[in-house]
Formats: sequence, structure tokens, C-alpha cells
Amino acid sequence: MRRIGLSVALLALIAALFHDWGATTSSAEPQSYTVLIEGMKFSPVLVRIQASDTVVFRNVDLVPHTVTEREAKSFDSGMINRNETWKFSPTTAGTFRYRCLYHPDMSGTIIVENKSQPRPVSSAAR
Ligand SMILES: [Cu+2]
Repeated sequence: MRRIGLSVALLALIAALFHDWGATTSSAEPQSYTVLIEGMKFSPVLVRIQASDTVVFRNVDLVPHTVTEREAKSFDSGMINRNETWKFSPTTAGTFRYRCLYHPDMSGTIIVENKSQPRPVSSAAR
């Protein structure tokens, strides 16, 4: 029985190692993330990216929406019509809370991390 327990622990360790290794490899190049605007919601509602990455907002709703930063209005997509997209390419790190100007209940968050700071390696956080 002890031997089986050891094997399980070893497998878990290998899985964790490969998981982190994969995450590090994929973060080397700028990434593009898509946020769907669908059913009067941003999906996913929280996106964590690096400063070189891009977030593409795609509106598949029947009505137009905006992606407007809430506090400083540091970015504003303007009207995004049905089946249109708008790209957000941050230049500074920070936490950006945004909403739709037409539907203030629609909100989301983008967390932009500095490229010089490595991503957290802990797999326990996932
Ligand atoms: Cu809207």
C-alpha cells in the first residue's frame, strides 16, 4: 500500500511540474485573449494578462455595447456594434475595471501585469 501511495504522490508532482512548465512556455510570446460580450455580460468577467498582450472584445449581442474604464476613463471603446470587435492593448500594468456605458450593470476587470515580473508559479492558486 505504501508503494501505491508513493506512486500517486510522484504522479501528482510530475503533473504539477508539467503544468507550470507549460504555463511558462506559453507566456513567452504576446498572447491574445477574447472576451465575448453575450447575453448582456462580459465573458470571462476577469482577464489576467501581461502588458504586451491583447484583449479582443467581440460583441455577439443584438445591441451595441461599450468597454469603458470606470475610474479614470483611461480607455473607452466607443460603440461596439453586433458582430464587431474592439482590441485593448494595454501599455501599463494595473487593475482596470470597466463597464458598458449603455448598461452600467455590465462590468468586468482586466488585470495587467508587468512583463518584468514573472507570473506566479504556484499551481495551488489555480
Ligand atoms: Cu451594453
